[in-house]
Amino acid sequence: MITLYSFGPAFGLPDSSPFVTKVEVLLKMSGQPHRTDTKGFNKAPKGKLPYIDDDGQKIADSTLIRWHLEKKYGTDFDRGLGASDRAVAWAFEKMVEDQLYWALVDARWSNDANFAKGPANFFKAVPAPMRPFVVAMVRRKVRHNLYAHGIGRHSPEEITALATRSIDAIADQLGAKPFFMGAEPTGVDASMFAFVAGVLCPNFDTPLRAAAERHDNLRRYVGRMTARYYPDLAEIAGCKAAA
Ligand SMILES: N[C@@H](CCC(=O)N[C@@H](CS)C(=O)NCC(=O)O)C(=O)O
Repeated sequence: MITLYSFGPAFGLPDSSPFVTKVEVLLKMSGQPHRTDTKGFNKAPKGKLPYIDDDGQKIADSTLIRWHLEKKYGTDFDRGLGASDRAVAWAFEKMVEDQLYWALVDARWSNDANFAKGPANFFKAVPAPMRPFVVAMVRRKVRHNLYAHGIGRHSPEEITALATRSIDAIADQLGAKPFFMGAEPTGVDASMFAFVAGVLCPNFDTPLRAAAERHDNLRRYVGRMTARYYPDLAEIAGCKAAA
């Protein structure tokens, strides 16, 4: 049995982390039995979630987990795609994970109102007298990460423009297709679903959400992925499950 170490559902999303959601969907796509455990962050091999424990073997990082599933179980998440489609899928996946993700982090952590409605809840277990100090320390670390990535050096307007370009590209590539690369889901759908749902999450008031809401196909896509991979849920990120 594979254990997926996760943060847990939050804000109407399967997990507060889009990377964890990506792996959960990949596990569902692979058909491998799995369970989730929200108590693994302190032992994370790379200091981040997700990671998995597969029969004693620990693999950290959503893409390395995907490659592990492909190698060990022979799952081809990109079944039916030719080399150029696989390349497009890889490029889009890395666009959301290495660019859009940071705009999402900025929107949730730098904006005080969004922080109060979202990440602030992660600190509820910290004893009240220490909480303000821990919160300030972690927010400082996140600001540092944003600066080190580079996105934190831009103005809010510039971040919005860069992220909007990615959101528009996702909507254009999806077009009228049911799934990101065609009629059936492939590996990239795990990432696209996780990140688009994260951007559309109604818990947060962000210009990224406004940009995504301009594309009807993105809402329908999240609903379609919800119906397929989370059949017990009526909606995710305010998008009603519908095939
Ligand atoms: N490249 C990693 C990224 C994972 C990642 O950034 N995880 C974040 C949550 S979304 C995390 O655990 N951050 C904790 C930290 O940086 O302290 C992957 O694909 O799994």
